Amino acid sequence: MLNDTICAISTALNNGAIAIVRLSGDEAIDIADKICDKDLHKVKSHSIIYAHIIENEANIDEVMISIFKAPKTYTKEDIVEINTHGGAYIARKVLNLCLANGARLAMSGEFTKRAYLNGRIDLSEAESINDMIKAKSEVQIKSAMKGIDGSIARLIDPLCNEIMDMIGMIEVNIDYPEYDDVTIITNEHLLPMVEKWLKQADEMIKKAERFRIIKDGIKTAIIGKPNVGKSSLLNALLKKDKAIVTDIAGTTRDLIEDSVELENITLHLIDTAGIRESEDTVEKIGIERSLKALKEAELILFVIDASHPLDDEDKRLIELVKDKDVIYIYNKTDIDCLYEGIKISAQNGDIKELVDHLNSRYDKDQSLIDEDILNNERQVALMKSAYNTLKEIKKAVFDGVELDIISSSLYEAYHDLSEIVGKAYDDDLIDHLFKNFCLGK
Ligand SMILES: Nc1nc2c(ncn2[C@@H]2O[C@H](COP(=O)(O)OP(=O)(O)O)[C@@H](O)[C@H]2O)c(=O)[nH]1
Ligand SMILES: [Mg+2]
Repeated sequence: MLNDTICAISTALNNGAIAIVRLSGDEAIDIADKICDKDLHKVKSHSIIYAHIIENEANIDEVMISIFKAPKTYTKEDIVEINTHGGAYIARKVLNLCLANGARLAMSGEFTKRAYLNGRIDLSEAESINDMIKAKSEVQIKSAMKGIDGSIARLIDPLCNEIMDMIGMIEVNIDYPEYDDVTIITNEHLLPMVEKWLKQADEMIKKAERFRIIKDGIKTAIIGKPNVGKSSLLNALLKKDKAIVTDIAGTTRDLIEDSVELENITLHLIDTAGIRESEDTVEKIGIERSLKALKEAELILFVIDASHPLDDEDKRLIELVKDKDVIYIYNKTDIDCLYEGIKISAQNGDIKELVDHLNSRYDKDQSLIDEDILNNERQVALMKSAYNTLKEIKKAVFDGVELDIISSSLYEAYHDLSEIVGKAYDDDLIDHLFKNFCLGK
């Protein structure tokens, strides 16, 4: 049942100045009324009142109670928020009183789920609320705020509407071929439209991927043969002695991970074991892990000893990364430098050329923050699915496939797009999404 009254502690469960116990549902006001010394039915909506919480005729807390009557509330239902003193114990006690008086404990994200199911927000806005709670950087906050403001609907609605219009026109063509004033849709009409939609979908996917890196950082592996200075580079980037550095080849055996926030980009760094042929059991495992890290990395910092000519080991590694996004870095330039390129001396902390290069590499993507962009993997996956369907449609149009078949494929693409904002949804997906929310949100 949707309208049973749910209840949860909406603030963090540790000692603070106040804690908030929140109720939402038809009986929210009745239940709160039963446990306090004021007549809450007389309180104006969207106002706050001073009261005491009463249990067995004893005062158990002095509180402020906010009353929000439906429909202008977070969930579009009646909401009561009880501001208790901030100890976890007293907040739990008030929560238990609400439960004893007819409320049910809310599941994770259930308030927001109701906001969505009651039509106050769309699914992408609900996701952004969760992103806002979990945000750890300025860019993440800005992006979440845009999402809460409906940026995803703004982004995809025009595309959805155009596709729906086209489906409508095709249907009219099929159902009423005798009407003179109906625009006749032919494959020649369709082709440029489908091409335009494909281009738009492609742009949205690419921008989302570029922006994800700006927003969440990039998985970066430091790769190179043993002793070129990979661990020294990690330490220089982190400005601390995280990895052990020695002149013994094969020092780093396990993967060492840490993140560094540069001006324009956050790197999630993995320092790896130098990749080479080795008989040492432990080193061999380390090298296997390095190869896996290399495969998963989105960016490779490839370190080369600038004071030596490239040998077969270097060349084999260069071959190994040829399909990746690689930045070649020449280290130990304090000794000698036989190459042109990004020169550093990791041991001396002299890595300015590399840091400048990284910042300028991601400089132009900073402006993406002001654009409406798909926000997460779920949204991008649906857009990719719509893109693939549109590609099939393009082929079908070329092949002269019947309009009614094309129309049903268009509907498939439309369905994927509308699922991005949750117009079309299935219950399991919705349950799954809201489970990741905090309790009380
Ligand atoms: N002269 C010089 N030596 C360096 C530099 N970077 C690292 N080294 C030395 O090279 C050796 C190997 O360094 P390390 O960072 O452990 O290399 P890794 O095996 O690639 O992780 C150590 O003795 C470092 O002190 C540098 O920029 N200049
Ligand atoms: Mg090392």
